Amino acid sequence: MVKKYVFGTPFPTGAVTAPIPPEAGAPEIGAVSAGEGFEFRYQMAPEEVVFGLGEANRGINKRGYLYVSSCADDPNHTEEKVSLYGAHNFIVVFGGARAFALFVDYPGVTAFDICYTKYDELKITCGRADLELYVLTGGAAYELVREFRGIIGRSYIPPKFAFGYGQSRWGYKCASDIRRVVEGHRENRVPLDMVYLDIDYMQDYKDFTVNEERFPDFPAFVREMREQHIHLVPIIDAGVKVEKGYPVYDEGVEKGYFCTREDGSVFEGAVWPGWSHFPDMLDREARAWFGDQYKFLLDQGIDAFWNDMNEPAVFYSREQEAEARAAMLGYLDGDVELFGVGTLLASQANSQKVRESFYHNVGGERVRHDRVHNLYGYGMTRAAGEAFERLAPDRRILLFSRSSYIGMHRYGGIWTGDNKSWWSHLLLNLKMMPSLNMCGFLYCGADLGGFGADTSRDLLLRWLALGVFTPLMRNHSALGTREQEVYQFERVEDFAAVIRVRYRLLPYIYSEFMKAALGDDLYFKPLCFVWPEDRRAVEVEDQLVIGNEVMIAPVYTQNASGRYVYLPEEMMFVKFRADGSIFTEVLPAGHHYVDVALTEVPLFIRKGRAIPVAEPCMNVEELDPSTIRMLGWEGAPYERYDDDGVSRI
Ligand code: MIG
Repeated sequence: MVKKYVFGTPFPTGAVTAPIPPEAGAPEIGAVSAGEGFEFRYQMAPEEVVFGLGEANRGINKRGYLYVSSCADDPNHTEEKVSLYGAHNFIVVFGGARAFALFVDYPGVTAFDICYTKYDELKITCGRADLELYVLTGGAAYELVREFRGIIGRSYIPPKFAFGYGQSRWGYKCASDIRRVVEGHRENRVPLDMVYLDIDYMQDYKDFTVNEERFPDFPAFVREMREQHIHLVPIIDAGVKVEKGYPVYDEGVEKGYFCTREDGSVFEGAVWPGWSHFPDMLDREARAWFGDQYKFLLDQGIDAFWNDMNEPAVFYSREQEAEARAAMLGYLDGDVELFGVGTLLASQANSQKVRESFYHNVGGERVRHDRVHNLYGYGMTRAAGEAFERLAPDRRILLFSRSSYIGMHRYGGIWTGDNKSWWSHLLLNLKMMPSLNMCGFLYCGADLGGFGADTSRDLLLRWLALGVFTPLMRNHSALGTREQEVYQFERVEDFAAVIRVRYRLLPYIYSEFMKAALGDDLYFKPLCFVWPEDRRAVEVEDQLVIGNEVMIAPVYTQNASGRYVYLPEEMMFVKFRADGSIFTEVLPAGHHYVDVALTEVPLFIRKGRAIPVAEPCMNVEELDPSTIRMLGWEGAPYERYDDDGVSRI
């Protein structure tokens, strides 16, 4: 049962699509105080656990720390960080007398203090008491999550090629760089479906331009790639370069589609293109206009995009420029230490001050950005998604975003931003996936191998073996880091073997993804959603259930030759080996140590179930369904979902 409580004058976020009449009075769970700000408090029983919050730091069980929904461009996802790129204000509390779930539909900064300040209190605070609070009760945790999914509308469905392997790097500059990436994979028999274009494909970092020196005949290049079954995926940034004569800038200024300052002038912030304006992603008309710009690339054969810098990221505003320059001059004069300059610049970037210095136009009303901050990336991705419905009504377009809010899950997927080549981030990747699914984000994944810092051969292999199961399977790395394409490493055949398993499992992965999307269900489930009576299952944070048949337990430790795994029931342990053979062994319920070589991809099949497995192929289009065989328990039924992978459904 869902009840909606309305406080003050909520900003309409569009997160919830189901019509739910507001309740009178206060929720029967917890204590609410709504005055200047908003506060929800709930006394937690010792055995209660909290799941949810989508793209957030730390464990699947969020109890014991603080999480602040405040979309942030922060590339250092260390353990103490409280805000990442997304704002996903949904939690489910269970394990005590009765389970309940909350969705705090509030687009400003929202803090979830989950037994952090007070060891036994859950406290949610919003800066203003203008919000909708949804309270779900009357079922077990998994049921409440599904009920929530039912009221926020169906998750985004990407084209089937998006389930292939993608190679990305900040630093590919020109057509020949991209060709080399494709050849590197082809020569080594590594399957590949997508190559990503980072900001260097643009002319001076201008959205909806292509650098003609680097890509002399872009449409022909896109065609050449498509002939090789490669989809190019260009990046789009939120900020639009200030430059007279650049049509996107000229038109945006002329029509008043950019965010403004308090005095009505157009807000300027520095990002990659230099001084930039920020399209008003909350203004319906501006959104339609910005979405229409994607046509420039659609017309050249592009069918896939990633939206970046849409928290929005602002290095510093025009107002802060003088301060930055003064500090720099102070440094040159010897009055200020370099450290001081660095600290100042870091404090200016994406600061609260910047958020308070620009405005949106929402139906003729001016709204200060900080009040609606968490909706910007959502608005950008919605702009693109809605435009694709108009511009490409017959086919699916791949789209995912860095910043997001619940509601955006209907328009695109997400990637989890600038992680690092750390073993701890491999595990964080695993933990975020079910939480994201609970909030509607099904098409998601992390930068495999790690974005920042230098990766290592074993880390990349292990990370890819997890990536085999994430809907978005993309190897991406930052400018200046160790080259991370799999063919940069010794024994590339080991990597090829791991990636080929993804393609062998595609019939299953696609089928289970689609069932989850069409049925408002989870693709990644925490173990306790499947075995709610099992008291140990709730504490397992390094294994997940995928779809309805498979459990995964990736290796995430350096130099480990295997790992401990907990089986809530008898299961078939399966290893895809580098030579193409498949090892199977039935293991009884309980704890086991399983050996998993660096080149192997392990999974477990639930008792009495079976999954479809195909012969490997070099890209999604070449997958031959006639090679599909069932793997698992003899004679077990499996209903495989499939479709043409392109038509909208
Ligand atoms: O400030 O476009 O998260 O994936 O490679 C960095 C360059 C901007 C951040 C994205 C990352 C991308 C990078 N971008």
